[in-house]
Amino acid sequence: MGMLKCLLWDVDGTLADTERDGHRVAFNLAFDEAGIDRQWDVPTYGELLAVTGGKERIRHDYERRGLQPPAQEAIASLHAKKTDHYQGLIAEGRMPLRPGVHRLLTEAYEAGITLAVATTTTPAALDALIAHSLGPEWFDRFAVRAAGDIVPAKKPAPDIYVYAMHQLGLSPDVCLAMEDSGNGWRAARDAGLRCVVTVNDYTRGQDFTGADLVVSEFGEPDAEPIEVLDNAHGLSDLHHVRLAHLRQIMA
Ligand code: XBP
Ligand code: MG
Repeated sequence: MGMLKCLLWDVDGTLADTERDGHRVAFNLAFDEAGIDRQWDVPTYGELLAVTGGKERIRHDYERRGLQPPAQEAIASLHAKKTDHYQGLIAEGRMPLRPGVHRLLTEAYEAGITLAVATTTTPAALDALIAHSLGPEWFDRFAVRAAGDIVPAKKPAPDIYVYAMHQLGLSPDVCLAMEDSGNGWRAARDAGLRCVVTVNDYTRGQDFTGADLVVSEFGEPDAEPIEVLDNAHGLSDLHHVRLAHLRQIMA
């Protein structure tokens, strides 16, 4: 351990609260469009988040109700419709970044820390969020954008983190993962990474035992202090999470 060289960012739930009002709504629009009599309400979607990956989640929803899922090509085409709807929702500008995300990304970028993405979501969904919520200048600021089906096994498998680090030519001892969910945390841990977790309404009760820092959000200097749920390194002055805290976790 020693030096922080790279921040590996999860996307859904970490950069923005995309699940409830983004992905979930897009799945429902796609079901409607395809004439499928199914709508995922907020609590149901919370249960379905146990399975990562949109196509995998659709299949799981059939299987858990004891129904035969559609063929893989039909699921893929339904999921493509969902991605179109998701891009449309994001383009409406309705998906703000979570508190502190832009501040922390900017601080790290200006300090010369390598930035990368390691997410389960589809590349087109990631690109929409970067374009409309972060800003197009950020496309080039992520050295690697690892997303979706590029690896065979999605989170909680560590594959997407391993892939991203391989692309970067970096080892886990100089990288820190930023996550929001139990599945994401396990993926990071099993890739040998340290990990900061920012919980949200869907993930607050999940098991983050062993994570390096668990907080309600990254926070902002001029807002209320964040809630600290677990502080394994005994970091002080945690009104909001700063780059200095992330460096201390790696020290
Ligand atoms: C995110 C996911 C994704 C999104 C939907 O998990 O599981 O499947 O819910 O996106 P994580 P797609 O934040 O752990 O990466 O429909 O594009 O898969
Ligand atoms: Mg996530």
